[in-house]
Amino acid sequence: MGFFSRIKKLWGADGEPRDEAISPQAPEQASDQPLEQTPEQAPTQTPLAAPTIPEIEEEPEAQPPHADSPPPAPPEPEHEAQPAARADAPGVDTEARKESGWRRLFGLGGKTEEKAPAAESAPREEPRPAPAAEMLFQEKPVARDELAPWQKSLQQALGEAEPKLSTWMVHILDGVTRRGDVLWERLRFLFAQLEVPAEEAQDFIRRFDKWLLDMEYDHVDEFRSELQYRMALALELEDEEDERNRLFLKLSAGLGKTREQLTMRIDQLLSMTGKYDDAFWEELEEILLMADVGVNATQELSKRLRPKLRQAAERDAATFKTLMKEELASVFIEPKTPKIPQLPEVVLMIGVNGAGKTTTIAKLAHRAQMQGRKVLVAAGDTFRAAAIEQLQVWSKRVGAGFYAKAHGSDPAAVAFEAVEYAMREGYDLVFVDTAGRLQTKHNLMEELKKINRVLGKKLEGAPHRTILVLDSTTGQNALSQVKLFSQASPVDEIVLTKLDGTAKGGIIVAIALEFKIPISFVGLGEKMEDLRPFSGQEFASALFD
Ligand SMILES: Nc1nc2c(ncn2[C@@H]2O[C@H](COP(=O)(O)OP(=O)(O)OP(=O)(O)O)[C@@H](O)[C@H]2O)c(=O)[nH]1
Ligand SMILES: [Mg+2]
Repeated sequence: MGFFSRIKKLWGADGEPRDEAISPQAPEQASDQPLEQTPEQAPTQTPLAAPTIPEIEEEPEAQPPHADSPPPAPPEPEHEAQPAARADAPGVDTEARKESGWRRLFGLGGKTEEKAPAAESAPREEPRPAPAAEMLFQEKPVARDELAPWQKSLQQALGEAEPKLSTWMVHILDGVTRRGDVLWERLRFLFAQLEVPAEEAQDFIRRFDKWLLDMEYDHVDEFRSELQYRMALALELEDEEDERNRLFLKLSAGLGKTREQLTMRIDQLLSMTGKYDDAFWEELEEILLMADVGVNATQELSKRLRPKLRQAAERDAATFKTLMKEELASVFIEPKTPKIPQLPEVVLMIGVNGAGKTTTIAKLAHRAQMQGRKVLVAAGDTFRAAAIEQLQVWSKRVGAGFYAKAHGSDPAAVAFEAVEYAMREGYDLVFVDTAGRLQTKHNLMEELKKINRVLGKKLEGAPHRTILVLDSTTGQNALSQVKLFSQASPVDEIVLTKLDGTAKGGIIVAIALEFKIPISFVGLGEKMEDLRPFSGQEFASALFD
């Protein structure tokens, strides 16, 4: 049973609440103040004990952790011993995933009827004294006539609403114009009705509030989309058709220029030509090349298309486009799920300068945090001035832990110690940022090899995933980057950034066809929600439908 049918059942078909419905009361915070200082906002001066790096032949130089600017952050206490992982956490036992947080609550992923009282959640740190807002969830259930009028009408509206997150957002945000108490009350009420454990609900609201303050978003139009993204992740609704449609629109908009370059020209060609002769294929190849599909991939695509077209019952433009779409979709392979014998999962981000590594780490960390994983980011770019600070700012914004050493330290030592720290502090996921490096610089590529070796010595199988970040606006140079980076550090996945605003989106096809490396995400803008899981099917549809 999905989330929406579960909630309808919870409320009864007529929208009546069951006995256990809880009535939260108005919160007491002033709307222009952050709800509560989060641990990640707290001063991060606690120095780390310098971890030792034993038993490795090529030991990175052991340095004291970076104690002055910026200091390494202590772990976030409220995340201690959180559930290990969530739906898209690779390599982690699926049963464990089903058990985690809200997923278990709503019975998603198989355990349909099971209810999860908050007390059964994974053990957490000693509860802190709860401020008034947190206490709301601990009140006794009340009958429906004790609900405030707005609560009754929201409950009724949601009970009768079409089961779509976007429709729900309309009701949740009804009457909300800006960040503040009205919004928090409505979210608290919703979460209480969904029997979300109080701590998780409060954490969600606190993080969101902090985010709005950091980003200086105030009006609902500025944050509606981010709120929906967070709800979709936290409630595991990303696969709901409605949310998929939203992602698709985003992808489709991002690919606008590529579509102009590729699809519109193919349309013109199809309307001008009556037959698929040599001139047609020549022109088609030219169009593919112009959209950066690349020589090899272009030839491969046309080689695959020709016989299919010959066998097709119809030979009209629509049939051609259907076949083209099928061929395009079929060149992409799914990312593998790495085996992770022991947490944390370690992800190494590599790529040339400015490709989007650090921003992508922030976006991925944001996703993972929203999905209930405890994330550490490690500042392995010790080379570029301000790189450490840049990552630290992002880690604070997304609420992830942060590990750094001094500017100029050996990046392998940072990686090694960060993993050691993450193991000790119970993190689920570590992202290791690295300095941008040209694929042609031998010594820098040797440095990557060393980071790999050292990580493997610290934790079996680490790095579990190496993600190569490519800027799609670089066009064909991306192919050389894939080739040379793969030689230094086997690449498991590719994230293609800046697909928004480029006409060179065809490079995705070239990469997938030539290297058979999965493309896991695409960057469609600079905002956190602008990183989207990649689907070949959707890519082809976005171009040709
Ligand atoms: N439009 C757009 N901009 C992006 C995207 N991803 C990253 N950027 C921007 O690209 C610029 C470089 O991003 P970084 O994350 O700093 O790149 P990096 O690879 O870490 O760069 P170095 O640390 O210098 O190697 C920033 O201004 C980002 O906001 C994307 O998908 N779309
Ligand atoms: Mg960077």
